[in-house]
Amino acid sequence: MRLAITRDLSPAIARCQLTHLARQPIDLGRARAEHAAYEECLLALGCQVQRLPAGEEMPDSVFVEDCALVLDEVAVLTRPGAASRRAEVTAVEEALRPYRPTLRIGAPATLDGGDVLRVGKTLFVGLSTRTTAPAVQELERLVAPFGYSVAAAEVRGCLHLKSAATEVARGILLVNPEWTGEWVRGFERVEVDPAEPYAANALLVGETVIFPCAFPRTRDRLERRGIATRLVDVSELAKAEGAVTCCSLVFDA
Ligand code: CIR
Repeated sequence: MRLAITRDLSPAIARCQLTHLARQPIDLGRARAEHAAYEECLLALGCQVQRLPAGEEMPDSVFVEDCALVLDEVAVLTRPGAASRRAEVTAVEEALRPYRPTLRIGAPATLDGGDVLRVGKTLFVGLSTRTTAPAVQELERLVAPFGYSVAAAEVRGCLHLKSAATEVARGILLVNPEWTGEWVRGFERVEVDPAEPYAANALLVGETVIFPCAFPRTRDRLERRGIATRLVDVSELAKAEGAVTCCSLVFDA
């Protein structure tokens, strides 16, 4: 069974962390409708969806991706870079415990799941404002016994590594070349349309990519490469600097 863990929107989302965006009012009703449609999309792609209750006083808790990294053998609980987000991890850990042994990144290292891009047995870790070099070393120590290698990856101009690059088909990355470094060179790549810098965050489920409807030019590039997309509207969630990967943890349960 393929499981997608999601988390209900916090009523406090208006107080979310923002790094690169100016604060705008978020329509909670619309954001909830977007989130529900996103879950429908996961269901349509064959996932079972397990939605955790909202973290009432945790403005960013809908973005479950940042709390854990789920590998086939083990789940690594993170220590998010923003102090306001650290309490989010507890509920995610409880939800993952039936499915994987759990390990954790310890203080003072910090790591956001959005900074970890897995391609096969390699984990690229973005050195963003949220993720520190000691976290890269610690992650390596935790996952090396399972055969993973870990590589620090340059990222700039955006929140997380996966704002800049995601895998859209086996071994093919969708990238914003302005926000990534040399490390992407070894991969077959689709570049975002230059008019759509935020379009590199796509969620691959099976052989289909869940993709924001806000980026039609980049979507055309994907479809022309033979990559099937399924569109979702995440425009309210985008005001909280969220995108499609960050609202779920998808894995084989
Ligand atoms: C934050 O700044 O932490 C949230 N407002 C957005 C987190 C988005 N997470 C992700 O892309 N993995």
